[in-house]
Amino acid sequence: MPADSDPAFPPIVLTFAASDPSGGAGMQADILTLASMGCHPLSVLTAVTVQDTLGVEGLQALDAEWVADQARCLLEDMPVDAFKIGVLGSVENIAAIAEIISDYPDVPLILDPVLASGRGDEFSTDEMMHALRELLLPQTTILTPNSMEARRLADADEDDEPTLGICAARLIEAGAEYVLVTGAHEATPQVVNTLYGRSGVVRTDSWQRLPGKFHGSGCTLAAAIAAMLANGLELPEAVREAQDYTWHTLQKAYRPGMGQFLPDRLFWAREESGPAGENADAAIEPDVRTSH
Ligand code: PXL
Repeated sequence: MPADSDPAFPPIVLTFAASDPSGGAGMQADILTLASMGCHPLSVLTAVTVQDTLGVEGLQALDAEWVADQARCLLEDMPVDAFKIGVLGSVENIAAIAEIISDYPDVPLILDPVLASGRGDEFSTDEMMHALRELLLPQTTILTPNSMEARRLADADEDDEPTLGICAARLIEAGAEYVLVTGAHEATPQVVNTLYGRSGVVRTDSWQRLPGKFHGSGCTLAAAIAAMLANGLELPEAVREAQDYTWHTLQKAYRPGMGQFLPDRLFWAREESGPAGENADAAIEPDVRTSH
């Protein structure tokens, strides 16, 4: 918990996200993750979607004035320890959110640039990507693209195939303080996630690759980073803890429908001995990660 926050209530994270009625990704993933990690979630809805575990059938952005009003109303009432941003819905929403968070320069901002779902459903037009780069990146504490998003955001094309390190450097040059590039889509035996800062690689963590296709893993990771920062951890430590938590949610993922597996954000509550039980630590395998 940040040193100056009131111990009478949990750290507060405000998330701007779109509804995923399946409960796998989006706002619902954020709320589950934040609550599971001991935070109080404030939720500003940017859009609604129609989707199930197989795919997205529709997206309707909310009016930007409604997005701004939801946030302003909450921010006048409660202190916020971190902001998290996911699907934004429209250029107008990006502009409205950028203006609001500019009034809170000391609150960390975790930006998950969801350009498309893991299943390929597009969430972002070129204009939205441009607005995100211009208006939100300069205010971002940590950007959490997967490798494909990092290449798109860094304007990589077929003639120009920069390494992920160069893409991250471009995104830091554009204003993000840190960039965590996740590697689930890369052809490596393990999943390698790399955190970059202004002076290069800050940490690299490799994770055992789990079988199956997951829906909502990126939202879970970014929300977990927000929760850990709101709890007062230093950024590299918050990133490590959030990866550890996310890996376990994926290891315990379930498949309630006909499509993808959903991360179990409450895996610890379903362990036999419960979260505070005698065997709670023993249930977490020690050597799933290697860090450098
Ligand atoms: O996983 C990214 C994501 C974020 N937000 C919403 C989504 C998805 C993926 O489908 O539906 C609303």
